[in-house]
Amino acid sequence: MRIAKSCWLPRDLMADNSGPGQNGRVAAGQSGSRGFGGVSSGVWCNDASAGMAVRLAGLGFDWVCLDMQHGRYSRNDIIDVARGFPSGLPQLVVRVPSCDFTAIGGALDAGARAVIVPQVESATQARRAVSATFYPPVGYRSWGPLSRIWGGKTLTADEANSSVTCAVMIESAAALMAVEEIAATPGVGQLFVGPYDLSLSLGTSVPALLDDDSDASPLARIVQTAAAYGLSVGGFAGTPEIAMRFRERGITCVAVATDLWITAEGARTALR
Ligand code: 3PY
Ligand code: MG
Repeated sequence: MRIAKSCWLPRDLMADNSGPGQNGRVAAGQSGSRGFGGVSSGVWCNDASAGMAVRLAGLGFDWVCLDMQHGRYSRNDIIDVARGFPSGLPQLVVRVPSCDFTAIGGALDAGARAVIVPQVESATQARRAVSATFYPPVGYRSWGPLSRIWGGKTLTADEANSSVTCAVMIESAAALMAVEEIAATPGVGQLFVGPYDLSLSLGTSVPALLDDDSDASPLARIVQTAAAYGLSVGGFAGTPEIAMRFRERGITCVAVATDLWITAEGARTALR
């Protein structure tokens, strides 16, 4: 894919990124580190309890994701979590409700180090996600970090642009068809698999998706494309069993449990 040189992209992103291995440079340096990206284990929070999310942040996960799409988190809830969130690792991640400028900027303003953007199905949508994630000259994120309100560190625009990750979800047949052009979009840092929507869209099931170990399988296609463009590849597992299957398929940045699963497992253990 060739980006028009007259558009909003800065000089270092104006190069022809049509070849593999040249992309994701905005998030370069993140892959391989703990935190969101590389080989990492995150926890996915649906229940908008700030206390629970902050408690989970202290239990050894590499990242904590607050789900605004299917969870109960509002913008205020995200801010409440961010206020109590430890600095450094783990990283705060937000799955925004849609590919929306305000939602993406709001999550980052609160202090999220990565956004996961659902249902991205084209390069156009991937560009929209990237441009909402990064300050000029990369994108058109608006200045308004909130962490200074509670005495937190405020990243400069350059620091934010070089440390924030834009992950786009591949979770439909259309996204799978367009996965190359999505991965080739400068600024996309990670392909993130949504196995439930992906299997619904493909007319299959999550177990069948995980069992397919052919080179042409949907998961292999996503993993190979991410590797070809130098991106990390993540996914929502929700349970350690599915997380293990994901890792066998090469998906490394994994939401290994949810807050609700952890609560239920804790109750089961207590009542044994
Ligand atoms: C999916 O599996 O579709 C997801 O979005 C996980 O939350
Ligand atoms: Mg989904």
